[in-house]
Amino acid sequence: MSQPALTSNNLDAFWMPFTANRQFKKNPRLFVGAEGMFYKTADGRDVLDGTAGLWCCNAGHARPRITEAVQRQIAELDYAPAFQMGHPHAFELAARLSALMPSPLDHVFFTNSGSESVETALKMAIAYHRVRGDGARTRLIGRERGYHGVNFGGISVGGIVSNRKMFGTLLGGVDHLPHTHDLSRNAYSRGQPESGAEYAEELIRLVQLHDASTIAAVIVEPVAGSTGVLIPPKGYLKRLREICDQHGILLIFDEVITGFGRLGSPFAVEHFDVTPDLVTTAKGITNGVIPMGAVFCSRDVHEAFMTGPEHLIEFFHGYTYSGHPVACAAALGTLDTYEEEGLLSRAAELDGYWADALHSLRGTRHVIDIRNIGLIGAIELEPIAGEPTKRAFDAFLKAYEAGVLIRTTGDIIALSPPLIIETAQIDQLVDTIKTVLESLD
Ligand code: PXG
Repeated sequence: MSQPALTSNNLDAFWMPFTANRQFKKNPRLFVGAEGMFYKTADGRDVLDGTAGLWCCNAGHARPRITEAVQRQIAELDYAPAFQMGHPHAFELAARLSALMPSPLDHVFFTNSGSESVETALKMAIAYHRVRGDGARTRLIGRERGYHGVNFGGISVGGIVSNRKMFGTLLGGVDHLPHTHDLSRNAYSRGQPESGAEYAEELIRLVQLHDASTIAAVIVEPVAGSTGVLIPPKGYLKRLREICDQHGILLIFDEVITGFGRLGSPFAVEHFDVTPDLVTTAKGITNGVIPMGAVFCSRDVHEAFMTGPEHLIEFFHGYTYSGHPVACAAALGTLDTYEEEGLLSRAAELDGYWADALHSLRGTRHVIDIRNIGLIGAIELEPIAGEPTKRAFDAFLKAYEAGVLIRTTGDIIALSPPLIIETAQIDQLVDTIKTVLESLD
């Protein structure tokens, strides 16, 4: 296909998401191709993907099994109604996904994004209590610096000020745990920080304030990604689970980023050995190829809805494209790729090399912290006084010019390369970042 001519005129119509639109359109950064670990830019350069797209292309780019599965599916069955009808691949995919999750997380509800997975899980949690006759449990507890997508439920339980402050009163009946990021005690941790399990005790304070009988669910990212890779202190997630159990509160893990091998196991559930009641996923489920999300729920949650006359709908929720045939095909091709290439455990194999490479940046100009878990890394920079986020954004622009794609959030560089990365490419990533940081004001 020929490339459309790019004039400032035709860049104008597209209002880009989470982008500095005016800055971008003055000097656009456009990808026109991708294969394996690399993007191809419109001006013909190869750029090493240090971020798996947006944390989603876990198997790298242009993977043949996924491409072929999608092509085949479009020709065979392009769409089937999602309500009161089905197609075989949705059932096959749900069964294969639930086999990746420990019991009792053995039911799957399909969505089209992480944001929709979050809304679905929050609604499932509130409705679960109601169908069991405990309808006063409507309160939702999120966490400061949490990211749960951009829909109203997600920004309400989320903890990012700029994602919340413009949008009115949000959902009522929400409260927040404190975040666990504490550089005064945990700077330069490799893996999980030693200190901070006691932040989980704040949930007891919220239970005392609101009374457990009003609380439906707690939602947290096992590792907070978007706000700069906040890794849970040792013991923290287990303690949250215990407190939820003591008070009949559902625990939701938002695994949109941690799912599908990012931590060296299929899900963070296995990595941290903590089993929540609901798990939200998206991104890596289709390797980013076709939009799709999924919510896993426990047998107990599912069974609670399966009562009453059998001709009645049990859960008044779903999307036109829930379990879309083409998305299911992409997901099945993705799972095949992950399995054939051992990608769901590859982050564990690379862990030592990855950690050593990242932590070799200690002492580099502007760096105030480095942290890592699985195939995730963060390099926190000293902000420029009076100009927060500018130094990291400059690093992003310079790294791109130097042939490496990184993500920045605030003054933090976040790294999450495809799980197929080779050690020489880890070196390229880290060496480029070092050169860029040394060159920045
Ligand atoms: N939950 C979590 C934990 C996420 O990380 C979402 C929900 C929403 O997913 P959708 O598919 O609706 O975007 C996310 C998305 C970044 C970055 O650079 C992170 C996300 C999206 C875009 C960029 O950190 N996370």
